[in-house]
Amino acid sequence: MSMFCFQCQETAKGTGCTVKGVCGKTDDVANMQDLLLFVLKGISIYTKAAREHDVEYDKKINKFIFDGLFATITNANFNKNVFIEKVREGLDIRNKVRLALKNAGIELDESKLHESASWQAFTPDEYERKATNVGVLKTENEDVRSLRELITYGIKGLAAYTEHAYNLNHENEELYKFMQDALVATTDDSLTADDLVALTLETGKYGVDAMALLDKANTTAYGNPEITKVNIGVRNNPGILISGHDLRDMEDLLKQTEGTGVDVYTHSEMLPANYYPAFKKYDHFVGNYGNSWWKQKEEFESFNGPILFTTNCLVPPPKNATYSDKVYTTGAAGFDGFTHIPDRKKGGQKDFSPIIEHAKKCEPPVEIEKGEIVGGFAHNQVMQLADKIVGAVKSGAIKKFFVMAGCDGRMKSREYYTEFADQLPKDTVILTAGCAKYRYNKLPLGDINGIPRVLDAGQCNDSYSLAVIALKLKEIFELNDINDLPIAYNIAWYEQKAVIVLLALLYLGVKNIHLGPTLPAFLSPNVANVLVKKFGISGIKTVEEDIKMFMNE
Ligand code: FSO
Ligand code: SF4
Repeated sequence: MSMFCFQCQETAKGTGCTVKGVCGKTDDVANMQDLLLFVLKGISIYTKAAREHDVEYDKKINKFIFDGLFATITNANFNKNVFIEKVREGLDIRNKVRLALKNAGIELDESKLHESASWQAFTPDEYERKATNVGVLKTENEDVRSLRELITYGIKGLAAYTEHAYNLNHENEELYKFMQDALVATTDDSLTADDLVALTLETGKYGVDAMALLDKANTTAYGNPEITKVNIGVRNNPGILISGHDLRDMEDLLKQTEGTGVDVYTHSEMLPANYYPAFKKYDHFVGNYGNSWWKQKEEFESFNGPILFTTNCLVPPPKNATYSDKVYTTGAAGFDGFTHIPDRKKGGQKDFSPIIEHAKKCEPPVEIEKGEIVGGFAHNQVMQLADKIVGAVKSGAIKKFFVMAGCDGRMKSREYYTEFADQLPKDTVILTAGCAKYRYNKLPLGDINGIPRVLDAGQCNDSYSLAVIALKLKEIFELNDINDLPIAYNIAWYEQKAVIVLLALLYLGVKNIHLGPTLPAFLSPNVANVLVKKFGISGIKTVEEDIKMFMNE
């Protein structure tokens, strides 16, 4: 075993990647990510103490921590040098906060602190030696390990959403405090399994807060998503394909490409950018090209133009890929050999001119499909249709809603979601968000009295919209319990943002969520049992069995 990672749904053999990640992450990168997490814990021990003793510390440290967490998310950053540099910087930062505490007369007894508070090294070789010995398996008790990792993955997702909000100048200090306190809690051997279960639920509360903050950031900057027909065909100009989740990057790119003769298309999780009024006004914003993240190998080939990754999910290109020299990363995303566009200076924009110049030399995209898909059903838009929707429920035209939010992935078993959507009774409506939608958003599922049978709220973080809609419907129908609504939850997960979405739903009191295509490998049997008993969480069976069960037939 040269590494251990079990944070995503595609983990090897459903138990853990031990030699190389199924995602393409090599063992040395996986280990260096573990070391970065270890260093972030060390920093957090001191920032927590600094807050408790009212000692000032540089606020840039908050960003360093959420950015570091984000970079270790599945499929975001494969560049070992990025992690080595972050470890170096992290140790430096930790030592500064430690010194600030000392200067303020606060002496912590380091012999009683977690090792991450005092471990010191100076060279990449020393880092590498340490990196193999600080990972997940360091926690021996499998239930404690399971809960620690569930919390860690939750805060990784939280960190991602926090960063997108930060990029739009929306911050919530409480989120930073929670992330850091939770990191410290994962080093605390005195916490019982019950304490950690409580912290898991608290993580969900902050998940709701982070998604609400991001929702506010996105809608304040770009308006409320509105019903939109998104073109999935192409035009005859060179184009840039933008993927990931960061809308601020989308804005900078659209501004800088205007009038250059270069078109812009979204891929995968950037599709919902098409629903925002502020982006729709750009004539050169053509629409969406292709499908979800795992189809990138074929779709980047035929796109012909450069591709910009603002976040995950990035798939390492095959050796013979013709597009490798056309891929750019920015923000938390990274890959050795791809050009990385640096951060914007405060008040400025990122400089995407190298991508634009590159695009001008490329052929236009090859058309892979034609037509339109409809989306833009975030909470504001859905609430404008509330009368119609409530009327359809009352008349029996809509019998049930199915929340099918979450992620897509490569596994064949995910065909379940296409079949499930296709075979659902015609008096049901699917509420979706995240890249899970690509499994059924091009099926001819029709509408109910003009209400499309697939309502796409947006990106995975827009699952918040689905929760807002559910809470509003609970109010309208004057129910006491969100679980009394005719809404079933059949969620697909892949990476850690889906973990925070799940924890957020649990915090909001949603019960009986079905999670697939497989349950997380990081849930020990006992922890899985707690989730089953407390929240009624379960996996999926066959499409036929599940539809029967959901429709109470
Ligand atoms: Fe998908 Fe990837 Fe958005 Fe994730 S593109 S899988 S949950 O990064 O964040 O839904
Ligand atoms: Fe394996 Fe997933 Fe970890 Fe990648 S992120 S190494 S696929 S468990």
